[in-house]
Order: sequence, then C-alpha cells, then structure tokens
Amino acid sequence: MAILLDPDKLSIAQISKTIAQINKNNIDYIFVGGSTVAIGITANFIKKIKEITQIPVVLFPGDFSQLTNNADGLLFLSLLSGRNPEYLIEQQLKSVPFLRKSALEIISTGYILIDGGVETAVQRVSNTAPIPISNIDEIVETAIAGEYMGKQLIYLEAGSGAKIPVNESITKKVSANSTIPIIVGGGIRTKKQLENAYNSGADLVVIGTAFEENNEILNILL
Ligand code: 1GP
Repeated sequence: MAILLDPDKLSIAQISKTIAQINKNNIDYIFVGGSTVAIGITANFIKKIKEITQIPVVLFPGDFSQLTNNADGLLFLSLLSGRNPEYLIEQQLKSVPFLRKSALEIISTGYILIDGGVETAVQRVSNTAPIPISNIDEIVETAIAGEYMGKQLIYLEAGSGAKIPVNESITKKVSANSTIPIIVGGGIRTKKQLENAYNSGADLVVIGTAFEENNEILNILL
C-alpha cells in the first residue's frame, strides 16, 4: 500500500507527526506529489520525510517542476486516457535535462483517468476528460496499448477525492489482460474498498485524501 502526501495540503510542520503514523503501519511506499505544488516546495518536503523514515519515497508529480533528487524513484507518467499532448509527451520532454543528471529510478507509468463521479484536480489541470466507467473496453485497451508501448506499470486513477473509486470489474478486466503491475487509487476510504481493489487484481493501492483527513484511519484500514 502507498500513502500519497500532497505538499500543497500538508505543511512541513505536520510532517513528523504524519510520518510517525505511517512508520507504525505496514506501508510500502510514500508517494509525493500534487496537481498544483509551487516550485521548490517538493524538494524540502521530501528531504524532511527522508530524515525520519526508511520507506521509499516515490515522486508522483503533477508536472516536471516537482522533480527532485531527494526522492528514491519517479512515476514517469503519461496520461494515456487524455488527448492533451502536454501530458502525453511535453512534460516528459521538459523533464529530460533534469533526469539525465539524476539517479532517480524512473518507472514508466501509463496513467489512466477513469470517471470518479466528480470533477477532480487532475481532470481540471490536465484539461482532459476521464474515461466513463461504462467504456470498460476502452479502459482495457488503453492499458494494453500502454503495455505495448513499454510502460512498466498501469495506474488506474479515479482522481483524488473521487466519489466512486475504480470499480472491481474494471480492475479485474485490466488485470486479466495485462502482465504488468496495476496501481489503483482515487476515492478509497474504507477497508472494504481497499480489499476489493486488491481482490480484483490491484498490486498496489494508493490512499491520499482519507489519510489526509484522518491519520488514524490506517489503524482501521490495515
Ligand atoms: C490521487 O490516486 C490518488 O491521485 C489518491 O486518491 O486522494 O482520493 O485517496 P485519494
């Protein structure tokens, strides 16, 4: 399981307490990123996290300005569900001068935004529409195309704070049709939703908002 921390929503002063909660639980990764983080904030934010945890920190950036060598790895995202070249190739190109000189582990990730019942930040910022949940074949074929393109991971995203998480039939069908690991995130708040995601084929589940709102939730979820 991964916990997503958004430097826009969590102050540096709150990091110690938050990481203490994460350290106490069985968390595999800390993802750091947000749709609209100001320049320079992410580097300090991660430096502080790394001082107090051994859990790997993976960048999940909204744009190339959030890149920093203070993390261990990077989800090198391509928004495959969208048709906005900025998030298909342009941001990736802008990141090359930094990444060429970086030791960050770069993990090529096909990012697929699926309707979560509410307009989410990724939809607004990327100016792309999510794939409707009824278009299950399009979702599956997008994931397969991502695998053919050489992506190492598929991220099924309902969007931060989604009302409806990615449903089991979608995860099941994508999982049955891919050989690469699947991340599921967006709107997961309950133990049942978490278990459903794993039981339907998610290799990693990401929780952001529910943990942000209540750090104690891990005691219930895990
Ligand atoms: C968002 O998938 C992540 O990009 C996590 O979503 O904040 O809704 O948990 P939540």
